[in-house]
Amino acid sequence: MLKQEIEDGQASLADPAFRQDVLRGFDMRPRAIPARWFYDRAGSELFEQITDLPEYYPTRTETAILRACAPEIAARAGEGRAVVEFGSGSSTKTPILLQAVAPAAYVPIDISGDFLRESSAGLASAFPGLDVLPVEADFMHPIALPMQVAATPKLGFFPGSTIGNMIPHSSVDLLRAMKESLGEGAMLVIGMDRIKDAATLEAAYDDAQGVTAAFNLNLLTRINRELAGTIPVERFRHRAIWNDDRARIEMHLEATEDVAFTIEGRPFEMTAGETIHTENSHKYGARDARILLRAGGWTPIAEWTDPEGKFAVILAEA
Ligand code: AVI
Repeated sequence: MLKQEIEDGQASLADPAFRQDVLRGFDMRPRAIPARWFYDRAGSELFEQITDLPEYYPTRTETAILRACAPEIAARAGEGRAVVEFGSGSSTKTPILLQAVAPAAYVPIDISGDFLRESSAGLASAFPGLDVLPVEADFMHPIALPMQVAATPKLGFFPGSTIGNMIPHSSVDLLRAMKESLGEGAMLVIGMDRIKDAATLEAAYDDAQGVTAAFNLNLLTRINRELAGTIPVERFRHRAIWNDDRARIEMHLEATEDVAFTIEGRPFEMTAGETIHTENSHKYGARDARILLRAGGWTPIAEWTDPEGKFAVILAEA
């Protein structure tokens, strides 16, 4: 297909699921687009920058907790398990677990083949001799794991508090799907961000350098590029609000003035102050986290936090 054809609007390479979520999202009231669409290349790079921000405590806090608790996780998991990571291996956290557990195999699961291949290659060279068996799949549904680990007990790994980006109902579905994917005798290491004061939470999602704002606004740039949109990005601003009732940070994009634009030729209007809801990041108290895990079919058996109790790493068994 010629680039010119795409630019002329005769053809489109856009992901049909992205188109559907965006067009439906703009028709909804309040408007909402699922957070999974943040992660094009630019969005993934901005997210990497977020994890280094002084205000964004989750990544460094979880990494420090994992460094401290990995030997105990390894002792409780025992020898000969396959580590199955939900999401492509993150740069620093995965090696900490692999180093301590010395697994029989490592199975990263991700919907994005590109990231999966990159991170798998990196980990295979960092751990020579480790069987790295990537699976390109959507882990929201039960997955058939590679034959090579069919008879091996599994240790699931789901760091980063990614579970917080789902509404509780979907989190429970995901935990159940993970249990089914991992099979008999499985264990799970999961990171969950804790409820804390609103100021700390809002600063973590609205940093002084504006990186999170750029991350949120990049969604509009992506819509313009991939769905022939004419959204005036400069007439939107990033909002991060702690919703105490629902125990979650919400990210929104707010129109700063009345705007009219098209997406694939369809006209849309927003008045000043109207918003698009782009992300939820749920936070869980210690008991909430245990209830959620139990609802998803897991029994929590150990948990570790940082000295200030900002973040928790929980070990659970099926
Ligand atoms: C990926 N996820 C766990 C991040 C979070 O904290 O909810 C995404 C994020 N959004 C804004 N900053 C970080």
